[in-house]
Amino acid sequence: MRIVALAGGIGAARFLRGLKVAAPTAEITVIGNTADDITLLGLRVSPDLDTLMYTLGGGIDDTQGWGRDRESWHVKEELAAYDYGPSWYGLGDRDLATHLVRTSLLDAGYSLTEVTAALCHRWQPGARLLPMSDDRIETHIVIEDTQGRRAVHFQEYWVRLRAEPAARDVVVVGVEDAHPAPGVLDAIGQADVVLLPPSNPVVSIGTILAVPGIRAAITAVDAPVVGVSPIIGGAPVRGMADKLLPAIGVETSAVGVGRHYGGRGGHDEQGAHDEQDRGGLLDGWLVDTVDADATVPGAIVQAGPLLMTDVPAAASIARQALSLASAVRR
Ligand code: FO1
Repeated sequence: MRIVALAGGIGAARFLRGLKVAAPTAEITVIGNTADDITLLGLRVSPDLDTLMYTLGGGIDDTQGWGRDRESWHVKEELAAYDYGPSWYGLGDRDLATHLVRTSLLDAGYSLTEVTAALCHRWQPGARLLPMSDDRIETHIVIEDTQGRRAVHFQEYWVRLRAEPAARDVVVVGVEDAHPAPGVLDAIGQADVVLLPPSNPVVSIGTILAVPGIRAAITAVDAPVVGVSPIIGGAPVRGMADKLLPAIGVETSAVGVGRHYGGRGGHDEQGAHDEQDRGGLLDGWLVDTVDADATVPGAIVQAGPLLMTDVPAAASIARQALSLASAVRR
């Protein structure tokens, strides 16, 4: 079975680790968000691609959900001694090797797709990891604080500012002129199942869908499209999606996010067949048991425990998503 998943960072990576357990023989293609990418100290950092690669490849710091396990911070300490560089972003010694390899291969003219494949050759994530695009795309958040209204890079908003200032808008710089990376549209077109894991709907899934051609490819697939709500009972399981959803006018709830992605049609709440295509993405929407009363016009909603406390729990959620996919197959 060919499974394609759109993925951001920590939540998606943990879900996909469970998916590998739930579907050990499936061919999994992960389309990773690259709009979090940032250049620091002259190095190109791709946080979501690295979180996916490390988590699926067994090198992640599982407590943090990002960065390497068994990490040391000597370079960071030395930079601090020079009072040099953005001390607010933790680049560990082991992690820096990944950024050095990526930056030198990019500088040599290789694409992000080729660089990601080269890095994954070491990590063997057990899934094909594709960047959403090889073009430069960066999410910036428009905030308003004592210094007035300004845009800051998503990583600065997320890590240095801890998402405290009110987010007024989300600007995905460069996405209008970007193209899907090689293989992305083919993978979607040939998928037997398309999954939207519990990633941030705005700056992870939303940015992937904003790459011209990707959303249209998903709405056109014959394969069932199933999403997993990142919001349980009105609060994000992890991360700070609740800080960004209001900026795009979406309610912080399983219903709000489900309706934001939209039902694709072909089913009404009772599952009866209705031909009206609603232009949305979802055939199925997996919500937590506390949100069991959620409805998404044009999609089948299924409730189950969604707290990904460990790998077995993530595998159980992945199984629920796959069984919902076979239930809603068009
Ligand atoms: N997140 C933090 O909260 N603090 C950090 O210092 C930090 C460093 C970092 C370094 C490499 C990397 O791949 C990720 C890192 N992250 C850090 C996580 C990252 O900001 C977020 O996980 C994603 O951008 C959100 O999806």
